[in-house]
Amino acid sequence: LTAAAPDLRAQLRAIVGEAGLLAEGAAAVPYLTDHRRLYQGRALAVVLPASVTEVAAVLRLCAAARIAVVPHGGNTSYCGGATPDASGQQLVLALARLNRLRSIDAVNDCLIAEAGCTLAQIQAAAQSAGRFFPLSLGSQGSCQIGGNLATNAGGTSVLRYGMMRDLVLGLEVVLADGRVLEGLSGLRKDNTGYDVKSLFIGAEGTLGVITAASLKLFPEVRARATALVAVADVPAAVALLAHLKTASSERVSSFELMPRLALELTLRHIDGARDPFGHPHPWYVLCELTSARAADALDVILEEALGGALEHGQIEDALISTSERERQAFWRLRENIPAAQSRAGASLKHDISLPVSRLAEFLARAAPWIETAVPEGRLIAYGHVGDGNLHFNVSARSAGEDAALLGRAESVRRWVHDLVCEFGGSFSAEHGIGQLKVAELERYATPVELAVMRSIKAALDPHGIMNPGKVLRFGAAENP
Ligand code: 2HG
Ligand code: ZN
Repeated sequence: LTAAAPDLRAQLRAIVGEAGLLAEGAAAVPYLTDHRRLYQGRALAVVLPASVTEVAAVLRLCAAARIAVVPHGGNTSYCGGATPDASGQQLVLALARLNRLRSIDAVNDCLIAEAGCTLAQIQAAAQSAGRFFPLSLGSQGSCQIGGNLATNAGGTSVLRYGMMRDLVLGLEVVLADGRVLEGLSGLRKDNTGYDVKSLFIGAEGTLGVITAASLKLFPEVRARATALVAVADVPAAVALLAHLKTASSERVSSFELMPRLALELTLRHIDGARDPFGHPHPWYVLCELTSARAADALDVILEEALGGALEHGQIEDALISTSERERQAFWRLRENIPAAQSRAGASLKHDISLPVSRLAEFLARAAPWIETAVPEGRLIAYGHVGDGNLHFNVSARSAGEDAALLGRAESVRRWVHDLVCEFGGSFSAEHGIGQLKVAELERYATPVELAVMRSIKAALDPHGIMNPGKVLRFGAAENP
């Protein structure tokens, strides 16, 4: 990549105006570091275009000058996917001002939104039209739909509705050379050649900049039942999942697993959190049934299913929420685990997925290994068990052990991911690759998969200007 033209700022200002070009210095700081503070970058400039035309003009300029572009959404990546490198030669292109809701069609169950809309904004827009947009994440107030698309985000309702990719009907994308791929289809059936939009979902801005999407809407949720269930072990949790799916005719929308240690961290570090059970249990499941029919007595279904499981000794205890307040208190216990974990000190994160049928066996192998090989860490494996997705995290036992734990990051990652691979799982279930897991992708993808990915990259971004260093090493960077 060549150094930027000296008059770059003037050229950018001519495209995005004064309001779209951040002043150098303090204003740019939030765009240069990731939310976990793993990476600290520098940038040529930070631009915030307010229209697709402006994004396209910025990319044309960058393509001509061979300037690298780092698309930036709500900055909630766990893998440094939106942070520029330390060269100071990359341009950060933030989508926050591209945040209009373009249309809602409640009959066709489709909403068109620009990339900079927050997920919460989209959920609220769907709700105001009497519909439902199901993607749901802890960071929904600040993450942007463009980032959700670019990383193929998951979250807590994948079990029922699928991941971000499953919720998309069409995309508008600005390509690396500034051309606009207009694909905001509202169609559910459209077999016209390659599924081009799918390439950009999960590509983390390495193939182009997603500027808008048409998203699927669903019937509004009108009945809901939520329970916090105490179980003895992971096999019991997995058995409960199968039992609830059958008992509720597939109306389970969330099924989250938490070990006692995760709950203890939340109780210690999050204001107002309290243990709803009288005494500790080894594991907890937070499960929710939902339906579009207000008349569906989901609490009765849940009570009967859990009552039967209790009688047969399959679960240790269960609480069904009796108010929205109580339901939210249950959810806060789950959603605050990442915040509690980061307040407790250093942690190693592994965002893994496995066939649900092999989760228990995996944990039975991996937990004792962590216990002996990582004496300064404690395993906190929790997450979206309904999707086979565990956040297999290891927290430092005390602040004094942060450095020792972090010093083991690489060897622990290697061991955990190799075991995941042996079990037919994935080392990145829902957080993407970013810059953190580029080497992992190279290690675990097959040579043919990597070659196909590089061919796609070469076709769409021949000069390698789109988010270099993320997902895939490309061009000169391939053989450092
Ligand atoms: C969650 O499920 C997020 O809470 C964060 O994906 C997971 O902190 C993590 O490892
Ligand atoms: Zn998660």
